Amino acid sequence: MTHNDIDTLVNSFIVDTAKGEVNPRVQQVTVRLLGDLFKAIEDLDLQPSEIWKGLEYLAATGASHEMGLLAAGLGLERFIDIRADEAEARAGLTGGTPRTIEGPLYVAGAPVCQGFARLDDGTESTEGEALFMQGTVMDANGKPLPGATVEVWHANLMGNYSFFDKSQSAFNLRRTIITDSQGHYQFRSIVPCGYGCPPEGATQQLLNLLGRHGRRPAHIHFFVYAEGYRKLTTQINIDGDEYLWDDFAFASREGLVPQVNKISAPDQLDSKQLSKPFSSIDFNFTLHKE
Ligand code: MBD
Ligand code: FE
Repeated sequence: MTHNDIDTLVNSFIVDTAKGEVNPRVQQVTVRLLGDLFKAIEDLDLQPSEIWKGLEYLAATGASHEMGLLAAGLGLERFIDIRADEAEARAGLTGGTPRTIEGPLYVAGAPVCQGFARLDDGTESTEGEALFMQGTVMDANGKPLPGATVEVWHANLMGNYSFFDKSQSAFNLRRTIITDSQGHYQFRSIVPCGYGCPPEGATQQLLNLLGRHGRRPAHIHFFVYAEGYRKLTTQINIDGDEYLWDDFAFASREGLVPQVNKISAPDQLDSKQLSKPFSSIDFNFTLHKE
């Protein structure tokens, strides 16, 4: 078939949008995506067995709840972010904390804490290293934002997230922190380890065929928002991770790799009631006005 014949075929989807429940946007998107797909099938001379295999692959990915993971691994989520960055640049918004992807492992409803939260349930305190992270949520002029919300979530020492990993307690390593009167937040947790895609899962299966790994560097996720400001979705990476600039989800960004300070002075350990060295990260979040 020629590309013209394909256009004729998919254009049969174009009906009077004034009719009943017809959604013009759905119609427009369907015609475009189908047309592009059919042209790709033609150009690549995809065989029926390959086409059905592709559909089965997507069905299996969905059935195992990996569509979000696949979107991250294919760079689709990163692509969406790049477009959001471009839209902000066009609107003249510069200088805020860089955004990066949400990923597929956020869970709403984490316990809410004022100013400070402990994220970990203590089960990995022996093997893991304690982490304190603190800073200020501010506007583009550096004005602190009291009462701002910092939602934080991260993986455990196995690179796994509570809720998805049923062996962890509910909301382990997930909290919602409200900044204090000075716009400060602080939390105590453990230094996380990097995530790896389920080795037998659909996403890793495709990555293998592409010669790609499915690993993320150690990171911590955030939603930061305040009344009158744009919601920021971002992450910080733990410096020194071997995958820091080799993230299968393309989420590492300049400006999101804060210095990790190793704290071992006896008086500082005493002040935190800790018996071994811990890490400390200072990081401020800058939000753009709505
Ligand atoms: C993660 O922890 C993550 O953040 C992303 C983007 C994909 C898979 C696992
Ligand atoms: Fe993650």
